[in-house]
Amino acid sequence: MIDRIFIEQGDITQQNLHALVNAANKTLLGGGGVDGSIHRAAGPELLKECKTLNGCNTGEAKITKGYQLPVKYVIHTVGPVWHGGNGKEAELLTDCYINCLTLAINHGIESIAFPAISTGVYGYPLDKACFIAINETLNFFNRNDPIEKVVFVCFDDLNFKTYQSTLAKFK
Ligand code: AR6
Repeated sequence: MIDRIFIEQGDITQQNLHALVNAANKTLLGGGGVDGSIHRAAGPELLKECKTLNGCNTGEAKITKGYQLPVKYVIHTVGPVWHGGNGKEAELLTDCYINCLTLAINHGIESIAFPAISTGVYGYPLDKACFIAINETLNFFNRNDPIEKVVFVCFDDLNFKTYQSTLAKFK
């Protein structure tokens, strides 16, 4: 199953897969970081559809079309804000991955790209978030018919190295 996980460096909006995940906020009405990039690249139709969704709770996920992005779908999830680790952050971040992958399977999505949810503005420590991302994806593969390809898209060098070294520990 681990051979279905790929680590790439770059901009998630360039990924030519079936779906990509957006690290959004509870309003689902756009923001900075990867959320801003996704909305810019998708065009105004994405915001229009997001306005019909009535927001999203932390740990949950909602799906839209991809509009001008190369992907067919965008799965929007809201990661937890890091408050030191005692506020159920790990459970909520785990829920993000499980809920995104479940939505993907329910929509017949076979390839999906994830950003490092919560590790930017929301302050989640990168090494801890990265472990949850890979561990939960592998756990999900063990419980479900696996998706063909999961790509973790890393925006910077530290992100890329952390994902590579974490994945290596599972091999
Ligand atoms: N492609 C891939 N990864 C990216 C890109 C990109 N184009 N741009 C940034 N990253 P963040 P969060 C990485 O802050 O912590 C927004 O304003 C970035 O380096 O985008 O979940 C929302 O509206 C980092 O590793 O998301 C929310 O208010 C990772 O994506 C809030 O930020 C996540 O950083 C969500 O905060």
